[in-house]
Amino acid sequence: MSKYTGVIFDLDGVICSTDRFHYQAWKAVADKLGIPFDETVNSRLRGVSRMDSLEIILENGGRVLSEDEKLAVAEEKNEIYKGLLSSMTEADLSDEVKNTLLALRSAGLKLAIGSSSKNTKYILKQIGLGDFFDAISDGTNITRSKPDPEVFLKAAEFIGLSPAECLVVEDAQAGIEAAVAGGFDSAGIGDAAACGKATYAMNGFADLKAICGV
Ligand code: B16
Ligand code: MG
Repeated sequence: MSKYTGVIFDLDGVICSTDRFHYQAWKAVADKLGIPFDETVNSRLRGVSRMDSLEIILENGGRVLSEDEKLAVAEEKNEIYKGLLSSMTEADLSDEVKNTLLALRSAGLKLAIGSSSKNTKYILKQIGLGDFFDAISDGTNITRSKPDPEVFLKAAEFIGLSPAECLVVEDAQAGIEAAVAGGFDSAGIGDAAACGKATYAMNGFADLKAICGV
């Protein structure tokens, strides 16, 4: 019998990776504004909402933008990002992720998404998981970004479970902090595995089978 009744997955950096597209899109708008932007700044944007990401980028800018200008820059970035997402296909979903998701589903676990992205449904459709999850909680149904636990608490609510019954899977430290704040156990991959705050540190996605006991 599994230790958990549900698993809530972050999307970007866990189910698939669109990091390079975020980088290219932010780089294009930062270049236009004459603001320095590199991979180091980009890595600070992991798990952070679009508008909060823009604030981090502007820290290096020596530029003050009005709220309307910020919204226009974020919109321009998103249009570039969505254009890049259109090249994604089912080939961008790894066999390891696909097979592990199927094993968890076969064991009867409820599976949900808890992502900061407002493009979650589009990304899932592109990689062939448009109808797969039992619930999606994302940037369109929250008012507070990770490390606030709202996105995961909503995901648990959508699948009818308490935080204690769910495991959160994350690649960002802000996401692990959100899980802890919400009372969830967490499994970290990549940066989140190294941050020392996750309940479990994973070497790869398939580790979830052992963590969940399936
Ligand atoms: P959007 P996740 C996050 O996705 C990304 O890690 C982060 O880089 C991005 O700024 C955020 O989504 C918002 O994305 O502009 O598409 O609404 O890791 O929470 O799945
Ligand atoms: Mg992520």
